[in-house]
Amino acid sequence: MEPSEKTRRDLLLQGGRGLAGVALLQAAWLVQAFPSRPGEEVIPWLDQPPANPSAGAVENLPQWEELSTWLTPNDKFFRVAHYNKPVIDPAGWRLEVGGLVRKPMSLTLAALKQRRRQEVVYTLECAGNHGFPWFVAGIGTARWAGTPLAPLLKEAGVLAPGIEVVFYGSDAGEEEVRQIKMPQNFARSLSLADAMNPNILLCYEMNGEALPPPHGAPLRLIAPGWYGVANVKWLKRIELRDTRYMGRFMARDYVTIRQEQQGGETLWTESSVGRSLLKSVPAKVTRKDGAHRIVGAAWGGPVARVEVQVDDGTWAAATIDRSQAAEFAWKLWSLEWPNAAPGEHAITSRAIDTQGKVQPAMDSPAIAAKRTYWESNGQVTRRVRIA
Ligand SMILES: Nc1nc2c(c(=O)[nH]1)N[C@H]1C(S)=C(S)[C@@H](COP(=O)(O)O)O[C@H]1N2
Ligand SMILES: [Mo]
Repeated sequence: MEPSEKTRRDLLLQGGRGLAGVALLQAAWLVQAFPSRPGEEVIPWLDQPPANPSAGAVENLPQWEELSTWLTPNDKFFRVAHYNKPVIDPAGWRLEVGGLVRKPMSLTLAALKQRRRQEVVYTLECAGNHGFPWFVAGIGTARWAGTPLAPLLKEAGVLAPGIEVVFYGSDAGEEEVRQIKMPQNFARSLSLADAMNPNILLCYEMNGEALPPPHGAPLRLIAPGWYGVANVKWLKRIELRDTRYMGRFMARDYVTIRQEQQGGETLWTESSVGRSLLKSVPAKVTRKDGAHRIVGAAWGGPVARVEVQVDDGTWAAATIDRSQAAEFAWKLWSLEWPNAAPGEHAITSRAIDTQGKVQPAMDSPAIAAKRTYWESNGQVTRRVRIA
């Protein structure tokens, strides 16, 4: 349970006065989160990313300096669309559940909304984030709401040979493999075991609003703990199959190629992008009354600690903001930076998980072995000038 949920429940127990408190508390989440102090000044990074040349596939990238809330407002949330961007009339839309199921289903949005509602605060990061100089803020955190997938699959009755759950979007393009041209919808799959995870949602709501069309309305998959690509938008069909799915976004794109050294031999590996990796970034440097503070975010696993290095100094422990906590959401952190010397500085952060695993340095073998840009979870260094 989130600590904030407990607070909310306590307030509810206090009756009418509590309800006013709930409204205040929810407003406070949006206003005060991502530690910021009244009257502080944000010092812009010197290494501003170049403009995004990706011609519409990635849109609406925010700047890290603007982030001032734990939950990313919908209009500040980045968007990725590899094909077209359908705007779907929910009235005629259905979610089909078919393939290896005892009872194929065709569900209206109203029918899905009548099912059990479940929420999750989840940080969604594109696996390509930090893969290009312009792509450094392809991440956001929202309170997603919908109905859990597992009970629906149970109701449809997965037949014994079914091992793979494929999620098809309504957007489509033409793909060519071995000179075979074929129209394809955007699609990704999960193994049946992964799809039955109770956290996975068929989502129709984002931060308390109807899911906006660019984010997949009327329905998208929300797969907490996975990279962005798993979260299929504009869902139209869920298909149970008896073989692994090998479509473009599972087996050709979003495939990480590594050149690993194994006992004196080079082993080339190709693996499909899957679960999020441990990561953190310095988001901004602020100044108030002459005192500096470094603020950032950490995610991609059970983050236990975050450390920050200024120039070649020793790693200092940042303070994690525990006032907003959710298993699949980023953690915000800050570090006071007293006596910041005038001039240019390099600021690096690293996250450490509950098992003691450390976010790798950019020049570590794990990152150096990677020959593709996806899953770029190396430590991020930003540059700032102190006046
Ligand atoms: N149907 C469909 N779903 C999709 C995509 C897409 O192109 N089509 N892009 C994926 C990728 S690569 C990412 S990173 C996330 C981005 O989600 P957002 O646009 O809501 O931020 O959506 C995923 N779901
Ligand atoms: Mo992505």
